[in-house]
Amino acid sequence: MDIVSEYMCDRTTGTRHAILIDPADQTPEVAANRALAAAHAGSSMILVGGSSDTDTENVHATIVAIKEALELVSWAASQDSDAVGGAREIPVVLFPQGAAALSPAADGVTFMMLMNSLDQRFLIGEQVKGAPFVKKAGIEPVSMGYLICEPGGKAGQVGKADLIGPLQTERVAAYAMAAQFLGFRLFYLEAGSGAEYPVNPDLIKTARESCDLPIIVGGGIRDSHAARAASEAGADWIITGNITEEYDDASKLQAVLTDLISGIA
Ligand code: 1GP
Repeated sequence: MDIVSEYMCDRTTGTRHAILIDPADQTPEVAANRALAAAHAGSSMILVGGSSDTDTENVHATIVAIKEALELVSWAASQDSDAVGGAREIPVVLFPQGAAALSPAADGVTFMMLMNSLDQRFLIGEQVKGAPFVKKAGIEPVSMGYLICEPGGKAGQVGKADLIGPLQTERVAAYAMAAQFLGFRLFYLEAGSGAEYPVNPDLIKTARESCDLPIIVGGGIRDSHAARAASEAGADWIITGNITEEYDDASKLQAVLTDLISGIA
């Protein structure tokens, strides 16, 4: 059963929010507390990945800690009919930069092609390396076309991406069409983690008009205005990474994410 695919590709829910946790940036315990805060704020998924020098053991420990914490809250909420938040099943999905950053504990993995990379490694090399592990561990792969737009950040540099400029709507349209024709289930527009500015909403709108795939948007989204702009342009998922990792205090993080999610149309 394609449980994670069905969940991620459900376009009837309106725009949803997910956080991105980089295991290299915090201990598994801190990651679990941040995931809990996000769940209480109304996030719908936890992505784990993102670092260029990820340690597999750390990825695994982080996923196990997040899943345990979410399950506990989910169980507690199921015992209390008045409880709100955290009661839903929130998948923990790998968002790997390569074949080294995988864990059998994940609910799924975005199995992606960096479509505008100039390096064979990110077009098909890492995927071929990682496929046997994904198969053996029984992690559900969700195929995804991944496109890096300016400014692109570290992901753009490491991935050797031929970046999409903010006005290059025709290029985005063609990539979105190609992603659908290749059979991908998802299409991700990335500005790069910590980007000074997010993906131009015109690019999101063009992608929305050019394919039927759920569109994920991330990079440089730091407040409810940016979240709303992406959502109104047609994003199905909004991903925030950096902002999630800026707060050590869980209740403060929950408040910040609640405000950001409130902007989503
Ligand atoms: C990175 O798009 C995500 O893949 C998140 O970016 O860290 O800027 O929120 P930020």
